[in-house]
Amino acid sequence: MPTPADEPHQDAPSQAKAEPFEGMAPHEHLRKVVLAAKEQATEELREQFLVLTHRGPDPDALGACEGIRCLLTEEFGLQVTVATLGQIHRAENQAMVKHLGLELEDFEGIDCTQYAGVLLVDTQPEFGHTVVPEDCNLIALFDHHVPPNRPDEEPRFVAHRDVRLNQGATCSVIYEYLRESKVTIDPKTAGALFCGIRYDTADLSRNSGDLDEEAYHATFHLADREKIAQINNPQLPRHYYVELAGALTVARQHGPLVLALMGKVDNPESVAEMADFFLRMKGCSWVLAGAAFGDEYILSLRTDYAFGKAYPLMRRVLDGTGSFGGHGHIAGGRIKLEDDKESTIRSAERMLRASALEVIGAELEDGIPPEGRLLTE
Ligand SMILES: [Mn+2]
Repeated sequence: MPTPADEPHQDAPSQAKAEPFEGMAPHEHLRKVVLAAKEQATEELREQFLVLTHRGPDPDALGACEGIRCLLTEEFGLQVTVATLGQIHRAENQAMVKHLGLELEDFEGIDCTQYAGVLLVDTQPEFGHTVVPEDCNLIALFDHHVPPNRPDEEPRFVAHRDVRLNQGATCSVIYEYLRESKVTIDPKTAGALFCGIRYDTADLSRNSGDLDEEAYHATFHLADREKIAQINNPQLPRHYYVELAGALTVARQHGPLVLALMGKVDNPESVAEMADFFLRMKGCSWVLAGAAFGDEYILSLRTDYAFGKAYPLMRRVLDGTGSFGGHGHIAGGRIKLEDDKESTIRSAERMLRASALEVIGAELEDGIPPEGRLLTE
């Protein structure tokens, strides 16, 4: 699965429109579905609801979880558990959990059958980075990613499926539910939603529409500014600097492309961080950063507006291997490695380098050596 930072979206067309829900407004239909789940549950489980998202949740996923928690608690008086799977690596995301005091249970310790209903945010059960056990009562999902294209597989039935491809952030969708239900958004929920919208739309600079814009301003207004500032500027772990030094040593520039294939890393999030970092370099229009973590090779691709779309570029670079996703000018991918030996990693990097250079071949100016230039030269 793409890293959460690089999840599969689609570029935003200008309008945001909800799925039709039997002629009801989305919040009304959700109410019907939640109340039905409550009704059907045993006395003991009636108030218990669970919120899930994709593995290694990013701010949009975490914010959407908090938004749903707020909605279910305030609107329906339910007991809500948010459970996450996989580590939260990125310093900003850890800071969000810490400073907002988000209460997250470990999914591994959760029995999904002990809930009247399960709600899924910022993903769909069909995605590889998402685990929703068959025996749980999945009643609703809220997402903005293009559903995986598997023509021979029926998507799982979900009574309330709200997928808005033209929405910048899932948090904006959840904000709409809160607004329509006239729920008072507390500062903690507002802060979490704001972080999600800010992250997925790069402060409304990409993939965003009217609802994102409204939700961004409204949630910022209600959030604790001091906490937002702390989240935005988190302390960085020592290994961040180690990996930064490593990335600077191996990065090569090939005309408009910077390739930073870093070998093994301790923190898989540093791949996306380095991609962002290099894209800021003058003259750089796209970056492919990658590193091995465990038995996977993780990739992050960034482009600027002049260069085009990240998703098709990533598809061409991977050329049929691995899994990938992307939206706008960000894409992520993963390749399964046979083992984590140096030689295996090196050969994956050779393949990726050749493939990336072939993809941008036409863009290369004369006079650039094929091996590129080290940034430290
Ligand atoms: Mn998202």
